[in-house]
Amino acid sequence: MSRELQLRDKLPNYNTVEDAVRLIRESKRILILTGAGISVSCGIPDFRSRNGLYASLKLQGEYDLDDPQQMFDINYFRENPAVFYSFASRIYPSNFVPSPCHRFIKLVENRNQLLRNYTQNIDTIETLAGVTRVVQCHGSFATASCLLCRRQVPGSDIEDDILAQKVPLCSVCNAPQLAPLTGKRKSRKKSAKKAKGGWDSEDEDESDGPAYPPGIMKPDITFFGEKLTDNFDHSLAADRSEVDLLLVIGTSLKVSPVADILCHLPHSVPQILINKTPVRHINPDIILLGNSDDIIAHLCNRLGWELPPPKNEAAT
Ligand code: CNA
Repeated sequence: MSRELQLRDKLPNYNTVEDAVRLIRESKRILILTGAGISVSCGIPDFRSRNGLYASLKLQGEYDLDDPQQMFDINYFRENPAVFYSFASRIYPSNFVPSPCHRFIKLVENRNQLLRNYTQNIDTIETLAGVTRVVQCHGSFATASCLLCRRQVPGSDIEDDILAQKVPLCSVCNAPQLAPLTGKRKSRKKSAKKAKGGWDSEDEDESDGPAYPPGIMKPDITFFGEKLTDNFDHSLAADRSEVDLLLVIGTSLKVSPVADILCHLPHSVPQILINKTPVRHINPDIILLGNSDDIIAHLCNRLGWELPPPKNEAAT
């Protein structure tokens, strides 16, 4: 196994798997920063891998996007919600089982060594694994809000529409006594027509794109162009003076401000990166390259730690 772990050292003090094991064993306030890579083995593709979501969106050519990132762009969503909703069921949290990485985070928490898990993932599998000290930096499908009146509802309220690939509408903004259709949007007709929004084929105006009813619901996941919640800033402000080890797992660290967490921590805090591919713009103390589930299993083995079972009984 150790041959699979390629190591590169920055500081002479920390450069071996043994150092990683010692740091994890001895640290009391570990900050674990995670990304889509830890959920790939659960069946959810990441964004930027060769066979990730961006590549498949490009390959399939199913959506008329200039750039696959537009699928998660708030301005594009405002113009073309039907495109996102024709796709959202593919990433909607369903019967996923936590990976060894999720279970490791829970184990660190059980051992009272977890300061916080900052996850960029929107799949809520950390919660399913029972992790409570988690900040979902990019939100989740757990709630949804109306773009117009900002009313927030449980995510389950729009689940049926997501699974039926329809655009969910706010029941307040679209109450019968309210105005007829407004909120006409210019749109890429090809995308909107391909998307299976529940109302668009009827209401489409060929000259000006589909007329969207007011009050489109959007899951509270952070799109490109949207700000993160205050919870992220507050947690980070408190944690930066507490943390004694940073563990980064399964992320390309391409998305700010989460990627900037590394710059905000004191330089004395050791950093370990576990990732399938190198992340060239950072310089952590220890780099463990490979499948994160395998690496975590190896580390646990060396630590003499046993991972909790895949399903958290309390969460089921
Ligand atoms: P990314 O940019 O797609 O990077 C993922 C990283 O994980 C890459 O560097 C891969 O090499 C690495 N990776 C892939 N598989 C493995 C593996 N088995 N073991 C170890 N490493 C692996 O995704 P990021 O998380 O860095 O980008 C942040 C985006 C991704 C956030 O806005 C998320 O909402 C978004 N996202 C989330 C999910 C999810 O919730 N599961 C899925 C896809 C995208």
